[in-house]
Amino acid sequence: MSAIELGQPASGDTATEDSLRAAPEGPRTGTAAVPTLPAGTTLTKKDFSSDQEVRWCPGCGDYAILAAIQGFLPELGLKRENIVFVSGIGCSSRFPYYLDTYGMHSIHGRAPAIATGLAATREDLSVWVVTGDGDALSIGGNHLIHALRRNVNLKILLFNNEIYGLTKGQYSPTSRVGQVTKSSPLGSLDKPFNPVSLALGAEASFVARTMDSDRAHLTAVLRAAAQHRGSALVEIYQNCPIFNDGVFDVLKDRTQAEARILQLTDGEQVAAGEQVVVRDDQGVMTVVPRSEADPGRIVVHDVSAEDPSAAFALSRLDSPDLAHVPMGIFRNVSRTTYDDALREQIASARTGEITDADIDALLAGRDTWQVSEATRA
Ligand SMILES: Cc1ncc(C[n+]2csc(CCOP(=O)(O)OP(=O)(O)O)c2C)c(N)n1
Ligand code: SF4
Ligand SMILES: [Mg+2]
Repeated sequence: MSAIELGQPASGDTATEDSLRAAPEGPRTGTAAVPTLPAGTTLTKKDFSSDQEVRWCPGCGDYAILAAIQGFLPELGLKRENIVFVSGIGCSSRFPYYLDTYGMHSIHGRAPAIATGLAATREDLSVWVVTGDGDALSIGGNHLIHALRRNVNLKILLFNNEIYGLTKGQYSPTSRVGQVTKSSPLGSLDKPFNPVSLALGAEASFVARTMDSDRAHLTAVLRAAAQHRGSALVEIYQNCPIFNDGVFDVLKDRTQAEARILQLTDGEQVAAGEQVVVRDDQGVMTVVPRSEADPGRIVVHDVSAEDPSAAFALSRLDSPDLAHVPMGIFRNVSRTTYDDALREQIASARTGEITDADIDALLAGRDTWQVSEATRA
């Protein structure tokens, strides 16, 4: 795959949001407040590898993702003690054990909530979430969409293997219709979530898709996500050779991939081999042979478009048989983050408008109750 071009994020702030912005001079990067290593000091992949025995099955796609992340983290130039990986529950969620950073193997589906607390209170941390399709989209669906909606400065890596791996192969919210698993012996009836569409629907400011086996592409997406200030949702197609082997094979086979992967490169036409994406007057996008396309209707990707409609339309080009799959960064726009706004609000509350006496009055005020034995009965 070709390298990913990053667009300049557009500003989506209203006047009110502008007043809450912590850095009025312009968009800041995702790691702007995170301490960097002393000049002349660099870390290596080895520095980010822990001494824990890796317990994934042989051939699991998680190994490739781990290697890519361990290889990428040194380039951030941050102190290891200022990097945190929070996970939920699942095979993918074992990730924090294997990285030599701070980390928490937390509660099923709740990693975004825990990470939100960290990001809100510790601007000096680079906060990452690792989650699976089950963890993020079943039990954790609620937490995921609210983290994205709030635009908390978190990088959420969603390992999508379209199956519950850890619990030995039940269908998940991304399993395909008709998929036979241990919990759907006659075929899954559920229409799967498209994680990219879901994230865009939740107004995520950064949304991307990449693949475990394409290290260069994965690293480029991680780089852009780390730079982004706000929530970043990165869907990573990941092979589970034990319970759902080969579901993305057609995208990994070079002879087939070129005609199937719609490359998303900012400022360039969206195309896969000899096919291009065109948009009609209603904004609906379709894939057609280049020879049949009206040149004026060929879609040129605009990663920083304020309106998410085009990114959403691109996400709808996914086909269940993987005939067409857009890959890369769908959206990268700048808007006020929840954590920056919260810090600003707390700082302004401390300027004297609200005093300790006000807090005391609130605590001792009339809106409190005493529960007596008589009331309990
Ligand atoms: C409250 C609760 N419900 C259910 C489970 C069982 N459980 C553990 S991991 C998991 C799903 C994991 O799937 P996914 O997030 O896709 O991760 P993978 O193992 O595929 O990486 C489930 C249902 C649990 N541990 N706790
Ligand atoms: S069950 Fe699947 S996802 Fe889990 S470690 Fe094994 S190969 Fe990986
Ligand atoms: Mg899974």
